[in-house]
Amino acid sequence: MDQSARYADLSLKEEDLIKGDKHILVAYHMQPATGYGYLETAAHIAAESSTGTNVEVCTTDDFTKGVDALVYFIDEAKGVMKVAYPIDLFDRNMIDGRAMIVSFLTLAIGNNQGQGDVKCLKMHDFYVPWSMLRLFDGPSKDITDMWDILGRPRVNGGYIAGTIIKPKLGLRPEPFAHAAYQFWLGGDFIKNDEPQGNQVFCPAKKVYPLVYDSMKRAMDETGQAKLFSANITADDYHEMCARADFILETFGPDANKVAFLVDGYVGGPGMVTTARRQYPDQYLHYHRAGHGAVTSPSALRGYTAFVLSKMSRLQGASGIHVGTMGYGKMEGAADDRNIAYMIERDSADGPYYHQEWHGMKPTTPIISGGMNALRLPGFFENLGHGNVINTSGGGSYGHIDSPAAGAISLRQSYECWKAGADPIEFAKEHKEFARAFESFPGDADKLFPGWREKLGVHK
Ligand code: CAP
Ligand code: MG
Repeated sequence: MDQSARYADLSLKEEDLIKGDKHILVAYHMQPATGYGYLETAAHIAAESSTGTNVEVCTTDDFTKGVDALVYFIDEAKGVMKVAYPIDLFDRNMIDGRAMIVSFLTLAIGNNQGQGDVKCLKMHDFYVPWSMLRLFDGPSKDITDMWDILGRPRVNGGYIAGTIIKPKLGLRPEPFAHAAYQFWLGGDFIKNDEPQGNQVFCPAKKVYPLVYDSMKRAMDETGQAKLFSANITADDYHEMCARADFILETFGPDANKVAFLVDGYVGGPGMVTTARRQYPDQYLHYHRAGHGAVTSPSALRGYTAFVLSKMSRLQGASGIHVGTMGYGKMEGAADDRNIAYMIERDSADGPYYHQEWHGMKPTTPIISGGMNALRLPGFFENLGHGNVINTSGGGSYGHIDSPAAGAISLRQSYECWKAGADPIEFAKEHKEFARAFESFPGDADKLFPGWREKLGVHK
């Protein structure tokens, strides 16, 4: 059934919808399945995503029609459609009237994902009006709090050198805590790798006290504050809180140096919001393992990494992984910069919509995945700044001298870029950075041809 007479109005103007402040706007890339018209399919998507189904139902009344989602733009040649969702469609909390991302997802990327008349349907951008934006929690802690703890200025506090405990799994408590200690002698921030939790060979109750001991010793030895992002991911809310409470109790007077990591994509919005609301004093670290299933450029449905990241700021993530923009090991491209800009700025352009955040706190871009000191200068150059948390697991524990040397090489790499120095010349004066060339010779050959001769390395 063609429902375009009800669920499409191509005379609506985007600027009026934005001025009206009563609609969430969503841009999709859509291709209908063979045999279905473009507008007809688009209208069916708007119906299934709001008040309708595939046929008319006799219970619909005039009020119902007032909250229909409407297709207001299509470009069949480019395969782009845009839908205006009245904000009243979205479920609000009973306890405080606030908004929830799960409801946004249920409608805007819900049943429409399985429609038989759709070949591809992927969300590429969305716009949130102020009337709705103010109903989301947003972050309670952000990178300025991390800088503050590290004794840096709250504005432009710079690069946070981090790592992930590697190997990913298989360390018992003592070697785990020792790995943390070794990195902290040179770096700022350590996170649990996303599957690390309460394995039988490394029970949380045994390992966290040892990690705290490592932190204290590293702080004593270096005279600097150190940060640890602890994974509290679990299926059960009570289990999450049990982990979080145990960790806070363990770190006691240094609990401000603990962030909570949640596997927010596999765990879902409920898990992210549980952490955000139960522990507003901790930095909330959103790890997005699994997101590639829907965000990969090769996926025909789902949503993009840009959309995932933008949602995470509304949910209140203090930081989220945004990939490495083509400089690391995961999928990504140089223009993924706009992901970082959208979550860290107060006013930013997405692929289809400009968004004003009206002072909502920023979400830190966390740069991770196959990074090391050699890959960072290009990354910073592409992004245009270094106010990020970077976690380099292999880039630290793969340094031939030590994890501390790996950490120092990361910081030196940032300093090299900041000074606008030539990396080879900089390496001549900075030992740990120079040794990164020998640690990652494959990258060195690719990024800095002729480095062996220039640095006098003949092995
Ligand atoms: C990186 C990492 C992170 C990825 C996730 C890993 O380790 O710990 O989970 O960065 O990807 O397990 O692969 P390395 P993303 O530093 O050793 O590569 O940040 O893109 O979400
Ligand atoms: Mg990991």
